[in-house]
Amino acid sequence: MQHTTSTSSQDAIALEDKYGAHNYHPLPVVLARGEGVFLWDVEGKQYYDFLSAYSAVNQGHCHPKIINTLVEQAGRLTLTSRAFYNNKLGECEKYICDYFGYDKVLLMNSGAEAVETAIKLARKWGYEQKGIPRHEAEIIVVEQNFHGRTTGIISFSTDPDSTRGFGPYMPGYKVIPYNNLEALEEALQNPHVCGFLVEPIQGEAGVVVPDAGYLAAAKALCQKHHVLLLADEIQTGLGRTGQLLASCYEGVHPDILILGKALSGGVLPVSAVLAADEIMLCIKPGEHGSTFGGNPLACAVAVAALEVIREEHLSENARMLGEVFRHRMETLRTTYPQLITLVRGKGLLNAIVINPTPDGRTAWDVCVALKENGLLAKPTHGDIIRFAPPLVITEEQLHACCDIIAQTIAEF
Ligand code: IF1
Repeated sequence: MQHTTSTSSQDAIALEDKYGAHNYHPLPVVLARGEGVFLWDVEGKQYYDFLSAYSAVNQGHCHPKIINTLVEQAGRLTLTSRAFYNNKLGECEKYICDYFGYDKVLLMNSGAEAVETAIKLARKWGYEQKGIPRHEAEIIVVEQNFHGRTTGIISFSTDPDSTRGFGPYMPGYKVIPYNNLEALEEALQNPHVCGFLVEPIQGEAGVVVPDAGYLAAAKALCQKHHVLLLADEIQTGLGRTGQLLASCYEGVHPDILILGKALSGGVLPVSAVLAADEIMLCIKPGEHGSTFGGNPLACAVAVAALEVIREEHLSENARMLGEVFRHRMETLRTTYPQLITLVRGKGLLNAIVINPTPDGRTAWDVCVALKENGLLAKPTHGDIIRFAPPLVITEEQLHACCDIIAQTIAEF
């Protein structure tokens, strides 16, 4: 199984460079195989995966139960469209609703589509249930948010890379600072607000954890002003932060819950929006949908992926090993305070902030060195390295990874 393809890393990189759009700047590693916490490149070198496809493979690469379900369902029925019923959708919908404690679910594909769905749902609820005048609904969002790449979603991004050159932008959003309840209370004075869209922990911003109590207080404020709390748990959900949802830490039940990524264990795009009947039933037949959303293949896979999270106690593992990981990183930070300035995170969603070396080496160079030493992680915003291994990682493996990180940092 050493060479699964005859293409060398160099050839593969050259092909992508010549024929693919240049919308990414990947680390120079070409992956050909994955299993659990491990990835192998085309030359057969083994790595620990510390990105987990941006938290989409919480269950580990090619989880046998999920892959078996995929293969079996793929040989039976994959897609019928929603013009007809299929024998997997209802089963999956019931499973998801029971799992998270909601009345109804709407299945989509990508995370961005689920966010768009949640926004449409909140607006429709605002007009029909709250009585907001036509075209006046406003959604409150926060600075440094990341919710996807559609033209609608980037309209309220504060990241110039996401927005520059892609205007005009859609109106109807109010941006306030994150982790700031006064700003939220002030924005909620507008009677046309229908929703507050927020990540319980900001992923793309660099794993920014708000003060304890922020989400619970935000939920209470929203309730007071008859506004829906839309929690984007696409990255923080499904065990990643040490609970099934990051919202669970604060006992918060979001009015609209948005899930994606690990909902399929990284096997195919599956996303979902959950809500109570009085919200979900605001959308009527013909008003929203997608060709692939709720397809039988996705439904079978999603149920298996959620079963794995429960059966293998992945939330508990993430919570316990998150403590171990941050303890090791704190030790490293106190040893190399000039290089590592901050360690933060929850469960197995963590980040360290790297101070550039006097000779100008950055978080990117640290990640390249980590790769050479057998661990894959990706820098963000120039100085932050996110560490998010599959949640199936064992304590022994985690310590081995911490040793790799420590050894790499020592080289700098
Ligand atoms: C890229 C980060 C992760 C998300 C939240 C919605 C979506 C995402 C909270 C959209 C997607 C991604 C997309 C990926 C990079 C990535 C990311 F670096 F931006 F922060 F995960 F770490 N809400 N996050 O995090 O989901 O439509 O992509 O399925 O390259 O854009 P999607």
